[in-house]
Amino acid sequence: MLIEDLNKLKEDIGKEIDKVNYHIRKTLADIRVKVFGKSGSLTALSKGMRDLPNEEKPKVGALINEVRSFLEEKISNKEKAFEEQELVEKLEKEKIDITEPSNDKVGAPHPISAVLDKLTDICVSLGFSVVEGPEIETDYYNFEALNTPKNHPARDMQDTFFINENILVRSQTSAVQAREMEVRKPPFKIICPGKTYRNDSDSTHSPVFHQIEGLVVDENISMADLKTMLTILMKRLFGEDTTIRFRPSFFPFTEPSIEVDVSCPNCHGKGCQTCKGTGMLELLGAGIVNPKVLEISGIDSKKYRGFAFGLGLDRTAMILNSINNIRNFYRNDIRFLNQMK
Ligand code: FA5
Repeated sequence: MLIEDLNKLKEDIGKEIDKVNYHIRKTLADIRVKVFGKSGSLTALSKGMRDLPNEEKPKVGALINEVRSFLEEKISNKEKAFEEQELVEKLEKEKIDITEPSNDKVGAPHPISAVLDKLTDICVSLGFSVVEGPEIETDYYNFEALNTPKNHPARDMQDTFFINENILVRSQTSAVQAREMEVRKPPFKIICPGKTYRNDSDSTHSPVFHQIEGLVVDENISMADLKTMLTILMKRLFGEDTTIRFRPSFFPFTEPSIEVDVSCPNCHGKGCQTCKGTGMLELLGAGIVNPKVLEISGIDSKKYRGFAFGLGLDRTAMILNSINNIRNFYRNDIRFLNQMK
């Protein structure tokens, strides 16, 4: 009789557990109490053991244990499955969709940042490292270490803002090359991008503008290396069909010095408004590093030579985007910036 009851309990409760789904998962706890609790059905049947003859007790005892572990396992398997499902639901609810746009206005890099990124990519692919320097600079690194002593007439070309007699906002990123030459051991290839300042203001000149400086110091550097490097740079920047023109120039820190022009990407050299009818656009200054500058920085000028170039990023962005007024970059007019996307 007890054996029959136990088998029936096993079957009935087993079915009851099978019927419990996720939505009524809490009923598992009720079943647990109903079966295993103090006045639970299995507890009650177990008590019936007392009245059994001794020879039947082991068999019935084993059956009670079997029913207990069968039902307990069934309940805990279900509980585990429901817990996992609960966790998945919770994580689903808490998930933040980072791909979801916060609004429909998608931004874009500022045209000057876009040019800087492009130039940096090209130079890094040619083996250059990127270095930055301070915008507030000493007179020494901005001028004197670049072979431009006080009262040198070349200072007139770069009228900048002095904070006091020896501190200024840098007028050229060449100040970074002066700093780097002191601490680096040749050979090295660096580019130094950043903000620069001059007392200039017209449609192609701004008091705050951006330059990128390039410097290579090694043995046997020649003008041919500089010309090759700049030709690669200009063609990658403006297109393979770009014509490059090198003109003699003067900078106190390079000897010889050159000015580099590129064919106007707007008219391809024919002459238009952008290039004021000349077909060419002036873009950067460059040259072979003056041995005096190498010596000032502690580099043996008998063993090493170098080439350097300094390019205006604002000018480059103007050419690439056919912009005729540099002030557009700094007005934060969203209509202008939208056209640059
Ligand atoms: C120089 O600043 C030199 N340091 C470049 C150089 C580096 C020469 C290394 C040799 C070796 P320059 O004064 O010409 O050169 O300026 C370089 C570029 O900066 C110009 O071609 C122009 O594109 C840009 N630039 C100069 N002044 C302004 C300004 N006020 N606003 C916008 N761009 C400017």
